[in-house]
Amino acid sequence: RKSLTIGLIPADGIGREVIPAAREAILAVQSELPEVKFIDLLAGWETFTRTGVALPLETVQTLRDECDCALFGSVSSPSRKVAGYSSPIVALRKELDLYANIRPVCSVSADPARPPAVDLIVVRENTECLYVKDEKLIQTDNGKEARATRLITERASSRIGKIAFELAKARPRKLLTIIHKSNVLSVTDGLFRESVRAVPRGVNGKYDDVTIEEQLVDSAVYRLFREPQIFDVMVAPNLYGDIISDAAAALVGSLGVIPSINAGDAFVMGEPVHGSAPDIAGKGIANPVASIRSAALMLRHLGYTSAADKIDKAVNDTLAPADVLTADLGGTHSTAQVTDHIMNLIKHQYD
Ligand code: NAD
Ligand code: K
Ligand code: MN
Repeated sequence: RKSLTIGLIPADGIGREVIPAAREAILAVQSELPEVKFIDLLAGWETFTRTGVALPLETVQTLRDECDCALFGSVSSPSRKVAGYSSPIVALRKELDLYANIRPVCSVSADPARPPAVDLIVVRENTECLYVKDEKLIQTDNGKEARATRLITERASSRIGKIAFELAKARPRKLLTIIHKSNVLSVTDGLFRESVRAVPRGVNGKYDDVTIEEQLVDSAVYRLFREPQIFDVMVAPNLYGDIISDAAAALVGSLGVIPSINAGDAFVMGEPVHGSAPDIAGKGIANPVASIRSAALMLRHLGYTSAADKIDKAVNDTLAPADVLTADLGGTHSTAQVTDHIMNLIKHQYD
């Protein structure tokens, strides 16, 4: 690759405050990358209220035709149904077939000799489950009745399973936990579980060194809070994966530090796990770490390991001493101050 073109979609709320920090981080490691180009793109609730479209066609086309990868901030989706509005992030994941949502949750300790208390990856299926959003409301003799379709396919479950096995295989513990609720949802979750379990079959012992475990989703959350260290890689259908990763974020201090990538076979989009945080938006106090780490995760996925390492090291060297932190982590610093601190560390790391 001679150049690296990155689509930037900050979207709404704190997305607009933290995506610029991710952009800065990429620029700070430019010497490790081909020539970097950014393209600003629109999407989100604000875009919808202004133009009537939440995900402009131009955004999707530019991502497809001109970008090598992208960074997405967060959208503010209303809790009520609004005619014509549909969440652009859910749509983008589908449009670009970004079927794997990879969410590492790792605690940072001040003592590098001690292993982190929490070190896991949630691998969330990103295209189906209840997120197909096929919902119906009907009026019955006994009042309203709402129904939703939950789609689970063998194809999507095996491909997410394959990603999870690959990630587990590359980690020291090589443990994969399949999250489901097939004691109740034996057909849908049963198919998910079976499809993931079938991944190692017919690949010549490729995953023989991966230990496979299972947990029902409710007890998985319970055990996650009591003994997070038992988990390594967790693979889950869309909704469970969404919930488990937010829950796991609580174990390491804040949603504001958890990155993710939405990955497909042809494209990757970094995205902080958090939403648009209307309670703190506009105050300049959002934690930029989740977005900065998402940039690193995206670069790592594209093979730019040294660039990603530099960013991650600067983030860890900021979080571990805990001197320069935003309010969600108990600090008093602003988004800009934390960002500047991390950028300085990146620039001076190897001096
Ligand atoms: P949220 O993630 O926006 O916020 C949850 C809590 O965490 C809030 O108290 C918030 O202040 C805090 N928080 C989140 N990120 C932070 C950061 N970087 N720094 C400091 N604190 C942070 O979840 P929510 O409040 O349930 O949802 C708000 C909006 O975001 C909703 O409209 C929802 O639809 C949307 N949302 C979007 C995405 C996405 O873009 N993929 C994901 C989740 C929620
Ligand atoms: K987000
Ligand atoms: Mn979520």
